Amino acid sequence: MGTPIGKPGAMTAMERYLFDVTGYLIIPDALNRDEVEGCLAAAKRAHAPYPQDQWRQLGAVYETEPAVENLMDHPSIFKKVRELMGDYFIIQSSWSTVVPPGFDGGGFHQDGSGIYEFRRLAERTPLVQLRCGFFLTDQTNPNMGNMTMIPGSHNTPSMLPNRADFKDLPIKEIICGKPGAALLFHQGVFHSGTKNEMDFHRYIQHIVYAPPWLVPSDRLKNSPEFLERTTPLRRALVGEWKRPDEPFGAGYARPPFED
Ligand SMILES: O=C(O)CCC(=O)C(=O)O
Ligand SMILES: [Fe+2]
Repeated sequence: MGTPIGKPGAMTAMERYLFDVTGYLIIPDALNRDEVEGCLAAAKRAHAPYPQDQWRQLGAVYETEPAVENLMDHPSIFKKVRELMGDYFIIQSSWSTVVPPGFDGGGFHQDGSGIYEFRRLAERTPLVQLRCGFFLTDQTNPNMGNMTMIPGSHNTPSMLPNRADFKDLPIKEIICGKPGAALLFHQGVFHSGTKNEMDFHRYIQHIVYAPPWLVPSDRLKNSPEFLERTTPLRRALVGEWKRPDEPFGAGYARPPFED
């Protein structure tokens, strides 16, 4: 089976089709080597105060780490995000995820709001969270803590009676990529993390784009210091833009995109 592969930059018609059918797109070389190094060092700093033998995800690392802040509107993926989300969206959350050596793998799931699953909204789950995972460590082979996806599973209301059976599906894809690859995916695609048999930790930085009416889930409020020093566009992306017609009526200024 083939892999839905894309290139950094604007969304091509082929990429759009691959994304719509499978629910994800892998973009090799979304980040260059310096960007990967910067983001990896940032992720290690963020996780350093915590036990090193645990799976963990930390939110809003971009507030304190400029290398991660640059991922919020990174040119390798940002035009594709706008193609899929339009102009009025926010970064609902961001997760710096670490998978320690010896981790056994997670369970298959869809992402989103566990207490009110997005699959309840329609039989074909709408795109509510567009997720982008930037690979910061090597995942070129299986058993490196890779993500695994069930292509097209966002497009059907069918469920296996036992979610554990997802792991035996012959159509699952184990996502392989070098550091710097990005995995753009629809929250409705069934996916999971897999085991890490390496002797090093696996790091992915996820950025989650969503409509502005979703409640941010990695922060209770935006850091005032971050808002002060970041760009107008990034302020808008964390939801700090004027709402002349509360709560979500007409009259909004677009976030200040360059084009
Ligand atoms: O392994 C990862 O980075 C992502 C795991 C995952 O699917 C999640 O946290 O929702
Ligand atoms: Fe997930």
